[in-house]
Parts: sequence; C-alpha cells; structure tokens
Amino acid sequence: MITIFSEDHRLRDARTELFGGELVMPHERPSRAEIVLRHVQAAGLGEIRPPRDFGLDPVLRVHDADFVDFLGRAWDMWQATGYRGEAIPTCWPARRMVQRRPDHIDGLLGYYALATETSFTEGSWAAARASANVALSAAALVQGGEPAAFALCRPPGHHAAFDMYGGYCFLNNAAIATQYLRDNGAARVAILDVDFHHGNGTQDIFYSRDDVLFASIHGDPRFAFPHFLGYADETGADAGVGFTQNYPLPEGTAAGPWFEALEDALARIARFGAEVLVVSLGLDAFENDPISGFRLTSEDFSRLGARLARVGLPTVFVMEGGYDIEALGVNTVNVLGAFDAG
Ligand code: SP5
Ligand code: ZN
Repeated sequence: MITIFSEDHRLRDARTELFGGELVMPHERPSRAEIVLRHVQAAGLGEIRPPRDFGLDPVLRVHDADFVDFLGRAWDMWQATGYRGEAIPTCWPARRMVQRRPDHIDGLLGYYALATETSFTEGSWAAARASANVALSAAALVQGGEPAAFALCRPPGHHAAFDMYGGYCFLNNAAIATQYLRDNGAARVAILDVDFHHGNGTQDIFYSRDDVLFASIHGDPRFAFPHFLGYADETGADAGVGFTQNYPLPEGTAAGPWFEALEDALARIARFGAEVLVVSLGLDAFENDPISGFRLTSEDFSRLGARLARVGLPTVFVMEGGYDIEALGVNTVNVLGAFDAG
C-alpha cells in the first residue's frame, strides 16, 4: 500500500516531557517516524509520497476555530512572556471553577490542555498541520479508489478533542480524515482505535453522531491514561447513542482477551454498514512498550493486520502511538504487511 510521509514531522521536537515528576526526553520523538519509514522502505511495502496541503478547512470541520487559532499563536504568546522553557500548563478550569477562556497564555494553556506531558514548542503547530495533511492525503487516496493507504502521521492525533490538545496530540488526524471521507461521498465511516490509550479525542468529536462509528480497545481508565474517559458505559449521546463502543481492558492484557474485543468491534462495524474503515494505529499495546500496560507480541500485530484485511473494507491506517522505538518499525510493518498479504 502507499505510505504518506512528511519530513515536517521533525518540527515537533520537544526537549521536555513531564513524567514522574521529572522533565525527561519525550517518548513521542522524531526517531519514531524515521524508524517506521525505514521499515516501510526495507519491507518494500509500496510507494512513499509526500502529502499535499489541504489548508485548514478540513481541520475546522472537526475542531473549534478558537482552539485552532490558539494553537497557531501559542508559541509566540509564550515567547512574549520571556519564559525560558517549553510551554507547559500549570493551572486548569477544574471542577467548581468557571469555564471561561482567559487572555493570558498561562490560562489559555490550561484552558485548552488535557494533560501536562505535551510541552508546546516552536515547531509543534507546523508539524501538527503537516500530520493532518498526511492523514488527509491518505484519505484522499482511498476515496479515489485505493484499497488502503498508510498515513505515517507524527505527531499523533487521537487524544486531540474538539477543543483540547494533550497526550502528545494537537490535531485529531484520524477524525479529520474521517470527516473528509464523509464530506467526499462515504455515508458511513467506522473508526477502529487499537492504540493502548483510549481515543478520547476521537470519541469526543463523534459522540453525538450516527454516521461515524467509534470503537476503541484500550487500557481501562481506572489505571491508564487519559484516566477520565473510555469506560464501557460511554456509548454515545443523542443521535449518537449506540455509535461509540469502548473495550477497556485490565493491565497486563495479552492476545486472548484483546482479540476477543477486536472480534466484537469488527462485528459491530459490519452491522453498522461502514463503507470505509479508519484505523487509529497505535502500536503501544506491545508487550515492551515503556509507558503502556498490554502484552501483544510482534506476531500478534501480524495477526491484527491479517484480520483487518478480512474485513474487506477500503482502509485508511493512521499512525498513533507506540514508544518501544526499536520494535516500532517491525510492529507497524507487521500490521501493514499482513494486511497487504491478506
Ligand atoms: C498517542 C499516545 O499514545 N499518547 C499517549 C500519551 C500518554 N501520556 C501520559 C503517559 C503517562 C504514563 N504513565 C506511565 C506509567 C508507566 N508505568
Ligand atoms: Zn497510545
């Protein structure tokens, strides 16, 4: 299958991630995309193309305009204060406080962030836009008749909600691609999120809609990030009731229960009558992932790819997480190669 890749991912190169009370080198770092690209090339998966620029219109179909404006101005505002570090929020509109957008960058960061681990840096916005263009370009290929395409997105996207960033995500690449498919002819699109972390942002964006089915297999929020969404009883609102399905699984989950959840999700996707499948492809359910808690093996990722091929739908793969960088290329290509072989 064709891979879409942008070198502009490198503009997202934070020096800090707040982790365990320390500022550490970010888990979500440029070498992730580089190793995936190398393995895609080495495996001969197919052509690798740069994205085209879709502008902000397709982004604004799923994200709040004030939020997008904030992302575009955040670094300059932060710089203007004279602060010397990377931009990290320190104060939130928590329960019992008023949810009103303030003016100062310290307040804006808290207003729009869902977590502190995602330091905002100089190139973050440019990289996030490029990543969205990667997802859109892959969606356009599938829209145009390709059976599948791989959006090698970086930074990832599935934690980015209508008006929140965090979890290493700024713009929700999978949601932007999904909306693009809806706007260009697909009546029903299913999103399958296999990242270890719940795709809170994607769920948020489509929660009240019956034209997009969202199914996510992830670490139970009782123990896993993002901690405040992803329970099984979140099934949609209004017209969207029944169009969100969460599979929160316990710490240490291995292939058995994981693939059982997958079968249930795929049965729902079939009943829904999806015309296109968007896969939020995180590889952090891997047994050696440094920040996650499942136990899938590299062979399990091949099994996943083969199973997804049997779904028989046009498929857009959108790269999300995966932090065992040594294994990330192998695991990604195991999914995509097995899909292509299937
Ligand atoms: C796209 C994606 O995978 N984002 C993940 C963001 C996770 N950020 C918070 C990580 C906190 C991890 N706590 C780890 C405990 C390890 N035992
Ligand atoms: Zn993840």
